[in-house]
Amino acid sequence: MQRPHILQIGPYPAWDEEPLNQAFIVHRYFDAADKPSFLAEVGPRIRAIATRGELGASRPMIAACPSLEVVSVYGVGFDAVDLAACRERGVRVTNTPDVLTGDVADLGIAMMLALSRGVVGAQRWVHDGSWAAKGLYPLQRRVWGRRAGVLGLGRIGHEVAKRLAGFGMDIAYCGPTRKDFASNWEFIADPVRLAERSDFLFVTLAASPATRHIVNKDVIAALGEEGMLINISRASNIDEDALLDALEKKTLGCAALDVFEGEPKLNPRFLALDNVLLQPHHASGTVETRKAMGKLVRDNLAAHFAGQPLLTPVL
Ligand code: 8YV
Repeated sequence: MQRPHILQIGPYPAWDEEPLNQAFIVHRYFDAADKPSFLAEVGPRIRAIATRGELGASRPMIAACPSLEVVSVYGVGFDAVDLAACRERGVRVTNTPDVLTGDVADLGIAMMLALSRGVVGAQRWVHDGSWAAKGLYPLQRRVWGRRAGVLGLGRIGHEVAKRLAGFGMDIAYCGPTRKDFASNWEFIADPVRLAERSDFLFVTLAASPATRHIVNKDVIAALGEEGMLINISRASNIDEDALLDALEKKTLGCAALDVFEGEPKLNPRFLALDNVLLQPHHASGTVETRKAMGKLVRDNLAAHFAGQPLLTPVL
C-alpha cells in the first residue's frame, strides 16, 4: 500500500520527524516559501494533517485538501483547528490529552513561585554584582498558605490544585459545575468572585469561543494590586489589552504568562513591564512529554489509516 500523503504544519523534534517520514509521504507546509501555491499543488493528495496545538488547521487549509480524513494535533488544545469546517466535511480530529497534564501544571507552579519570590531578578542580582555592591535582595512575597483560585478545574486545573494543596494553600475553583472530587476546595461559579478571594489566579481553561476574554477587566480588577494572574492555557481566555492596561497602571500586581495573542510576536508593551514573567509557550516542553505527544500524534494517524478506533478523538 502506498504511504498516505500528509501535510505537516509546523516542525517537530527529530525523533518525531523520522518515524513520520517513514510511515507517510510528508509535505512540509512550514518550509514552503509560497504557501498558497504549495497548498494548491499538494492539497488534493493530502489525507491527513499533522499540526501543533497553537498552529491548528484553518478553514482555507482544510478546504485546500478535498481528500482530508483526519487532523492530528500535537497538543491538548484544539482551539486553532476549525472544528466547524472539519464537522461539515466529516474530518476526524485528535489531540494529545493526559500525557502533558503534569508538565503543564508544573510550569504553572514554577511560574507562580519564580515570580512571587523574584527568582529571575535575584539571579540577575547575583550575576551583575548587585549582591556584593548593594547587599541583600529586596524582600519578596510568600506563596505557601495564601489564597489560590483555579479557573477551570479540568485535567490541568486539577493537577495545579493538587500541587497548590501541597503548599498548604486555601484553594477555590470556578467552572461550569461543582466537581465531586474537589470537596476540599471551595466552588465559586463567578470568575469575578473567584478573583476577589485569590492572591494567585490560575487560568487553566480549554479555550473556545465561549471562554474568549473570560478573564476580562472586571476579573483583573477584582484580583487587584496585590494579585498575580498565571496563564498556562490560551491567550484568548484573557482580554490582553485590559491585562496590559492593569499591569501598566499597577492595578494588577503581576502576571506570569506562557501564552500570548499573536505569539511568538507578542505585544511589545509586555517587554516594557517589570511586573511580569514571560515564557515562550513551553508548558508541555519537556523531553518526556514531547516524546509522548509525538507518539500519540502518530498512533492516532496509524489507528485511523488501519481503520481502528482513534486513541484520543476530539471529533
Ligand atoms: C503546544 C499546546 O502544542 O497542548 C497544547 O495545547 O499548546 C502545546 O502543548 C506545544 O507547544 C507544541 O507546539
